[in-house]
Amino acid sequence: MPQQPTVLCIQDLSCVGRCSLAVVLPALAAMGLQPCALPTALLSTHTAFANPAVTDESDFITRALGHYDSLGLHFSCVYSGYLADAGQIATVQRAFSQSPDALKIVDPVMADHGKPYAAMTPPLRQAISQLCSQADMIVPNATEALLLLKEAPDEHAWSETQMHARMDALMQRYPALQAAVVTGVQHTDGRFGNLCRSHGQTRFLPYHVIPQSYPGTGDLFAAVFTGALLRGQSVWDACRLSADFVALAVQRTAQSGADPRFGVCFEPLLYRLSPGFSG
Ligand code: PXL
Repeated sequence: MPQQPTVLCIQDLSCVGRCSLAVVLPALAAMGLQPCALPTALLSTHTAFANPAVTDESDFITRALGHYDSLGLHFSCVYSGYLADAGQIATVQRAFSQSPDALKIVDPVMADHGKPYAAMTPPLRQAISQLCSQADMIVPNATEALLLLKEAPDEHAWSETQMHARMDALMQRYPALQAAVVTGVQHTDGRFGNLCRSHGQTRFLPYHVIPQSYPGTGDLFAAVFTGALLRGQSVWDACRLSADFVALAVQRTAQSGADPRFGVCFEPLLYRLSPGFSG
């Protein structure tokens, strides 16, 4: 059996609500990779529920990295998601430098639906932008992409010209990037899709939209995208696989009538990510 790639996943563990590590770990494991969790915080639920119980794990993740350093451990990939403060961002930077050959993927989680999350202050957003400049790949949603470009984070549709200009601008702002995917972009012709940039080309990959929003779908997309890349798929194929998987999970969840706050019912679909599956 070939050596399994390892993915250091740096983000919170929200115990209920299917986001961050709670979706990332099973998705990567189903894909045959070895996810290694570095939980930045423990929450009883994600923040769309009122008053979750929270424990900050900043001290723990710093000590865990020190331990990995003393063991000489390197990871195939370092992938960061939701981060709560500048100290945690510095810890991700340290993880990057401890695994210099790793694929570095940053999901700059800070906003959605045209608005920054309440906790994402301008200095924190600035630090997240800084982190993006050290990444090989970033996977912002449309609102986050506009914030990274210092544009007003509105929810307007993007014309073809804007799509190309914004993807060019992202690559210029972050010259170390090999690729970028902006999720949830509305085209001026009404379609929704993911904007994918790789090898100097920008492509709009449309998907069928379901008019219901669920937490954690961006995290699930980023995890499947990361897993597909580590399995050797192209950026385009990785983008298609993750978009199809998330779309199917959203569709099944909407059909089931489940309370949207609990995220998408992706578990019964995990078999579709396994290395032998050809759908
Ligand atoms: O899915 C992104 C995310 C992750 N973790 C926490 C969140 C959110 C989005 O709001 O609140 C704790």
